[in-house]
Amino acid sequence: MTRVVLGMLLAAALCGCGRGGAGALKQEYKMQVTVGPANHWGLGAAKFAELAKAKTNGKINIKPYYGSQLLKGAQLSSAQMVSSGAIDCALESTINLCPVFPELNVFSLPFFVDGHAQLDKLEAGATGRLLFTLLERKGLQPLGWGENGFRQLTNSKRPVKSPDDLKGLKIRVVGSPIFVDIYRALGSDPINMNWGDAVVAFQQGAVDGQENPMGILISTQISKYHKYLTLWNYLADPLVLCWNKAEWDAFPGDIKQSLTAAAVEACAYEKALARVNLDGSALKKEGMEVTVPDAPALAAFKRATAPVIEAWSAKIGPEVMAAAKADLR
Ligand code: X2X
Repeated sequence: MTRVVLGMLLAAALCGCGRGGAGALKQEYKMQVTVGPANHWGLGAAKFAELAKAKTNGKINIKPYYGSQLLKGAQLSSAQMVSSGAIDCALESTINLCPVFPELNVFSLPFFVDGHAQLDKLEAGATGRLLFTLLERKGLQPLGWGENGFRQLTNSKRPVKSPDDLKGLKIRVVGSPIFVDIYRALGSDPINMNWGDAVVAFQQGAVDGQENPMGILISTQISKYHKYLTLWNYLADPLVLCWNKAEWDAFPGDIKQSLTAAAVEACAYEKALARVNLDGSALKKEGMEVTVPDAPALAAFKRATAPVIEAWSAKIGPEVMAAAKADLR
């Protein structure tokens, strides 16, 4: 090799102007979003992209890909794809991150987190810090907590007022195994399905019911397929805004600062959207019959699913369980 060529190579390496050179920003950063754009979650993703662009003076251009397009629908592969760098970032449900982070199942324990105040305590407390450290160790840089919401049950067959009413109902659940355990404990027939396939299954009546937070139920127009809604807030479903850690670490300080500020603002905006219209009146207007289980009914649901808490506490691990119990005290 001539000295001239060597010199050129060295210069290119030093200035980082070769393809993918250190410090080079991409034209587009790809963001995974499980659901469509027209709900709290989708709007939160769009808000982050908008704020990121504004706060970095156009340097960071994030494009949300809705409906798990980047995953070909396989929502449970999200953590793996972002930590490997195949996808730059995600606003992702803790449920979908569970295959890589079983500890996040702490939010999916049935009747464990009681309301927004408790959820905020977990996220802001030792539990949230511990979970974020676990994410960082496996290649995800967490930027903030968003919210899908407390999950509610709908079905086309009958009002669900007690565990007995759930017996034999075919319920679509997300492919995370704790959901299968919960619905088996309640005597129903859980069927794993990605969200993209689930909506078709509701339309075709291939399943009797499903469970999702209010904002998703409204935007999916669940009232077209299901007559009965049970407002039981049976488990929490936070979102995590996260970025591939290696890529994040390589960003200049000013970019990190701007993106962090964008994340804080976008998460607050998204969470606020997730916490309105929760009383079921919107769906009632569309003809759904709303059941709010009373205290004895809730106690019965809780008793029926207690073995799931027992079994899954071990998988979540003593450290996160102890932190959660302390935060909730
Ligand atoms: O698949 C679901 O039910 C959804 C959209 O709520 C999640 O991504 C966990």
